[in-house]
Amino acid sequence: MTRTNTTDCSSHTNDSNNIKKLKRGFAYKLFYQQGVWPQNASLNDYYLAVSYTVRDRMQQMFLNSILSLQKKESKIVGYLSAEFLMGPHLHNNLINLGLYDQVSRAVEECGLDIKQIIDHEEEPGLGNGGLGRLAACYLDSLASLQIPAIGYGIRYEFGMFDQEIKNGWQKELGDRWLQPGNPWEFKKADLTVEVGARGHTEQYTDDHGNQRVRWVPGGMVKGIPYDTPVLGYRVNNVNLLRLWSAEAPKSFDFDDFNVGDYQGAVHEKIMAETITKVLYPNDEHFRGKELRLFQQYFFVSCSMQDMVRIHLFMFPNLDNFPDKFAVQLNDTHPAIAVPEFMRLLIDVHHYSWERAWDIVTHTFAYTNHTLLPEALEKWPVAMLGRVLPRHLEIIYEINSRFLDLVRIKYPGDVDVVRRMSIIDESGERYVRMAHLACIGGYAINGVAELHTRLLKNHTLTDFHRLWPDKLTNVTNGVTPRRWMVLSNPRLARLISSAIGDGWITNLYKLRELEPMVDDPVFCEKWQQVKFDNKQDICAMFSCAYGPMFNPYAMFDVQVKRIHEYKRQHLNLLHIVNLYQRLKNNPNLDVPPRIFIFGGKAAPGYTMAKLIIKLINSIAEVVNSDPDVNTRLQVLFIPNFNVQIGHMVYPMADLSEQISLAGKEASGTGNMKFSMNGALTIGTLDGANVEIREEVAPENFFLFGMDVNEVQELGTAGYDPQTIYNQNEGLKAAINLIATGHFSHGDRELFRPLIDSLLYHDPYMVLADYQSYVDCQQKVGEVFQDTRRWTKMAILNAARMGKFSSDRSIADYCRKIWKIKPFPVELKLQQLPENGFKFP
Ligand code: GPK
Repeated sequence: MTRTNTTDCSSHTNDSNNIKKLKRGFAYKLFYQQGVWPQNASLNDYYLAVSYTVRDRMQQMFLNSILSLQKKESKIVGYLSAEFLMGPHLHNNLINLGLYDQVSRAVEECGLDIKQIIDHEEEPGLGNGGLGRLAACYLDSLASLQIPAIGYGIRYEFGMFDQEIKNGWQKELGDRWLQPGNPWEFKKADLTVEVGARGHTEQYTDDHGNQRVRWVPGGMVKGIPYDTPVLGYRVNNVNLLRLWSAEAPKSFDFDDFNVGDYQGAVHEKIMAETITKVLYPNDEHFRGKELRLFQQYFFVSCSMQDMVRIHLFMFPNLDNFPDKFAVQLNDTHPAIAVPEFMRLLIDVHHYSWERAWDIVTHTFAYTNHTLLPEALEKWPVAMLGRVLPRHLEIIYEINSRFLDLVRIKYPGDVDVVRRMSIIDESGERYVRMAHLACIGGYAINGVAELHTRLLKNHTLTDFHRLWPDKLTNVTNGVTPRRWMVLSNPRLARLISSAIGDGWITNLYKLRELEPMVDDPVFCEKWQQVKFDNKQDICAMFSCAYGPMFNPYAMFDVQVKRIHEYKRQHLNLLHIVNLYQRLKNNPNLDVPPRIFIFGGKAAPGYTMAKLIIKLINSIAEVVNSDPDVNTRLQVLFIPNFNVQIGHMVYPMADLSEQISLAGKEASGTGNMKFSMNGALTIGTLDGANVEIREEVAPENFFLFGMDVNEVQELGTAGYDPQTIYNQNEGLKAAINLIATGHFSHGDRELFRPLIDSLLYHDPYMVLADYQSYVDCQQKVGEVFQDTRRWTKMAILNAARMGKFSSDRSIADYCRKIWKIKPFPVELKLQQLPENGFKFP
């Protein structure tokens, strides 16, 4: 059921009426909420006033949706994720509400610019990269598809750090996103829960003579939920993002105060508030920090208690919990939910182990996001036992029962028992969270076809053999609302003028663009959109970075976390090679190119930081060299985040997806680029495989080894030095870096990077080098044929239907959650004119 009234008023009088109301709303919010007169208001005051006014327009739908969560018929998805990289809210909410035009006119009539207001928002960067952004795209699609859902996570006070580039190096700055005030969240102090830590367990006999166990925590903290409404696109359903913030149980402990331990009381408070202080910025690298373990447990315990409360609000007991909730574990970060729910069922609600296990294993499903061994979470047994003694007992019991099953299934096979055990006993003992998640849920999924196949054949092969139906694929997707409508309005308008706007909610409809490749007028408009998008970014960065960027050049873009497996340095080797060829041959027939990079390195990841330094060093030399800088430029965009992504994907011609085959689980940037009419140069890795399948091989620039070849090379022995010695171009490029050409003669600076490429590179950069350079040559040739390029670009966008997160969510609903849309009806409730009586 789509919304008809209240927002999309077509008639002119209604429009001007609404605009009048909006303007009055702004003034009210400035006065009553911000406490300023308009003439004294800051941009932040205006941003907040506009946002509160827009938020008011969401309230009826929001509160109606909350009511409908409490209906017995509607199953709810609980999406547990340590990260939600939502990006700015205001713009997205305006689009999903259908209020963008009206609000922008109202703002304009107040003498302001909506763009300025929108850009003022500090984005909530509560995620590292792909995994957190995926969670945000999924919340958008869940609401848009009218699936009741609650996203549960952590309200980090400091999200992803802000990146500055100083002298070519990354510098990290704290992200104080809450400082200006967050108009989108509601603090729900009434729904506070308590979470224990440490202590010990003890056995006791209850009043009925039953032997029971209880956990006596050494300390408690409070979890306070903050709710952010998540709008669907032009529907009445509003879902909930519920983020937990930690506080000390008593903000001021008078007992401690009276006995003179004022410091102690304050210390306790500070310790508690540390829990949700900061997001760990290590992407795909497990670091085993105790505080991180407790962060995970904290938000998981809060969330499970919350779901139990909601359930018991409607039902007498938890027997049918799995009919009401499908709980998705976004990676293993929330996997401690398995023993936590067991604890709640057994210790608190007095279920037997067997009944509890039945409920638990019908509740959870687990998404795996990576094959990188260093990313897999393994908590030292000793640490887990210290922080969560009761949970360790439960994990042991789960494991012991599970291994009994394994022994029955594979009699005499001690090796399989060792491999599948939750406890890794090969050295120091660890709890393998992926095993816990696989055993404790009813479904496991990978995030792209290739990734799922590799899970089946390698990482989770024992589990797949034991439970052949449990492991399935759900290919990732991204929301076309944020990644097309919001970020590329020019393209969205062009597409809608050609095929109507049905594509926004059914991306397969983009197929209707295919015939347009033969329409020269349409193609020209398409090129114009790309050109205008490029000009925007040129205007933005040209003055700040010296050289004028040329909007006629090819924009060749790699934006993503800096990681060796993503191989930004392969891109750099090609740039250096191109630079040398241009220096040697001024008549070289290649189109002008701007190579654009963006991405953050984990603060402790030295090699990734060195790669950033190398990008900036090459940029410095290349951009200031008049021999080449009309045809080759390099730009590192600092602080790549969702907001900058809005500008970057729409202006790209070429999307770099060049990870070593078998390393990138899916990738989602690849989808955003393609939707916005960029062509991909990529390996057969992650979702690239499926993108190429969809757009057809002739519209995709493929290079490099496939997974089998990578594996064979690994087995045969990868020998980068021979490749180096036999390839003159490669040798010259590496030598130029090694001899200090980009480091003012310093031969030491980039040595660690060169050494890794030449002597111990698990990502086999040199093995794919020549294939990459050859493919880039072809890219250049095709780009010079503008008509051909444009056709390929249109076909890429036209064939992106599969990569809408709407399709992904529909797959989860059908294959895993067994849940159907539950449209919310908009019953407008009038607020009582003459006050109300408390019931
Ligand atoms: C995977 F394991 C992880 C992680 O810790 N962080 C993260 O961003 C990414 N990911 C994968 O690297 C991508 O290939 C994938 O598209 C994304 O998760 C979403 O599934």
